[in-house]
Amino acid sequence: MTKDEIAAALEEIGTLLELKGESSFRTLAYHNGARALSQYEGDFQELVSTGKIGEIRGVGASLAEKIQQLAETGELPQLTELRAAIPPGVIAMLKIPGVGPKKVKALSEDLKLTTIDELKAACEAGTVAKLKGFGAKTQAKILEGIQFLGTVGQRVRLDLALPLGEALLEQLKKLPGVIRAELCGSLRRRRETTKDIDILLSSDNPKPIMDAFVTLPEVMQVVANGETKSSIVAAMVVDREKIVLNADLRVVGDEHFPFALHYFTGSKDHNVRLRQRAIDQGLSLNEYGLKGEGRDVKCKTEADIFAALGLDYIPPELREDTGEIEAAEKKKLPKLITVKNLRGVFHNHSTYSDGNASLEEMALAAKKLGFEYFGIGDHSQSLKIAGGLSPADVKKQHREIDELNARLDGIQILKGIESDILDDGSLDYDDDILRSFDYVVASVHTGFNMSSEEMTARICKALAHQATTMLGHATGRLLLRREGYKVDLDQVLKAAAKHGKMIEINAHPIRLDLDWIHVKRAKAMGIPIVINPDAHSPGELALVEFGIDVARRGWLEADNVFNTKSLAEVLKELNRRKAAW
Ligand code: DGT
Ligand code: CA
Ligand code: ZN
Repeated sequence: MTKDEIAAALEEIGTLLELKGESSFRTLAYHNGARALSQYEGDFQELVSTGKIGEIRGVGASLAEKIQQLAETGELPQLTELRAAIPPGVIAMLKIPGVGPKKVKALSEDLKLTTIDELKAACEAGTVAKLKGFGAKTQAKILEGIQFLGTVGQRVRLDLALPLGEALLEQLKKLPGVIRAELCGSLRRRRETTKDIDILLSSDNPKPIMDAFVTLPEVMQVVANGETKSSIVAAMVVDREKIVLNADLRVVGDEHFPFALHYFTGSKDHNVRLRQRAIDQGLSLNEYGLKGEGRDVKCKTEADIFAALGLDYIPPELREDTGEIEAAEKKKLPKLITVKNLRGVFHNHSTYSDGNASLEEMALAAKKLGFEYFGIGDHSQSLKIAGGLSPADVKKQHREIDELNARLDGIQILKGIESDILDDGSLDYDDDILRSFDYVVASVHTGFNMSSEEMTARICKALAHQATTMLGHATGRLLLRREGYKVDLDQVLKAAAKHGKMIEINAHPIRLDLDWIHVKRAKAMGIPIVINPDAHSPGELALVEFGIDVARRGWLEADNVFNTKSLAEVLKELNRRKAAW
């Protein structure tokens, strides 16, 4: 076991003893020992091999023995027994804010509760309030705490985590003595969800920066406040949702910054690969530097590190160990698409179906973002709960579009529809009406409970329809809320390639399907991708930025994406498809 793992084990023993009702004198010895150990800055392995752990300040003889045993074997009978005696669900209750070992002991012994779920039910039934020393107020607090745990314990969507991460970063950047500062980890790689916020900063004087960090207004709780690393629980309201996330700040000297930036950006798999490449070249790479025999390879930026290892610069979104190092070596990395490449969008809603703004408002908002074309893709007639358009509505909408296009400058509205893919795989209008659209986005909105075989056949049939231009949200997932329907996406990609259809990256950050792995596969198969915000309000048009993140993670260049084409090119292609029908 490493020093940190042992410290954690000691903390655990202290806590488990508290749950058993041990005297605080005994339990404190473990907690203090754990802190002493984790703060020890010398060579811990040396102390282990020479049997001198007792020299660590704050570690007594009996604790030193246990540490020695943990270091050598990774086990301690005392810990094993304690773990077996107390259910993990009871230990988990300790994470609820305001619930300490004494309360947990009472809840588990007097009410025989063994999990947080059972505790929640007992609170809701009012049983907890009746327990001696608890009361209605405490019961309400526990319930609130359980809810809070639900938010912290989970991953958080990128669109919600990013504003919090950026708020922290911006405040840190303003502090005196900060040389460079960046977000790292999954946020920098733009993963769809994130576990925590990783921030790296360089400075010659970390102490005041750390002190400022742990007192930022977003701080709910200080988990650790150290010389080079501090951890907080931070909270912020984003889009009316209270976002709670752990945030780690690491401070390094500026000469180490590029190495630490690369290391803490990850991914772990990418790091492992790059480190191996360094070894193969007789070098050693870690978060502090790049070393050869008896010399440091000086690097001012991440690009310098890659260059020193014979590689082109690898953008963070590509650092997932899916061939980026090989491509960087051969100078074959893609020239990744950026949001500026987008010239329009195809899948959006208006008040004709379930959007909250008029066609004109939506089109003007698109123009403001610099788009040349705004494609409407309201819902089709079967989707009654979302105000799907009847054939008469379609005619009315098309007349309004003609009128708007005659009147508005600098933006062209395209006549699209988001046609439901019906259970049998057919589209939601007859051919005459389908022919009246410039394009058709085909999407599944109902009948999610089919088998994968049925769903795959259903979608592939819709892709074979001559009217279909592109497949909308390919899996129907809602991130962290709902799994997608069961479908064989690789078969769907094959069908799209066979019939020459496009596939959408649904840029809405709640959805983000197609996922980046399938985006990369689609690219390899030559399937054109479309990045659509699925906007239901003018503000949501800007969500394309999250689709760009997925596209970049999927190695896409501007050329792979249909809505990077000019209006003239788009019209030409859509007309070509219609003429071929
Ligand atoms: P997350 O937090 O689950 O959304 O994803 P990440 O990638 O931010 O992961 P995190 O926060 O655990 O660690 C941040 C970065 O630190 C990670 O991307 C790579 C680096 N890292 C962490 N643990 C290790 C490790 O054991 N080995 C290596 N090579 N790198 C690591
Ligand atoms: Ca992270
Ligand atoms: Zn839809």
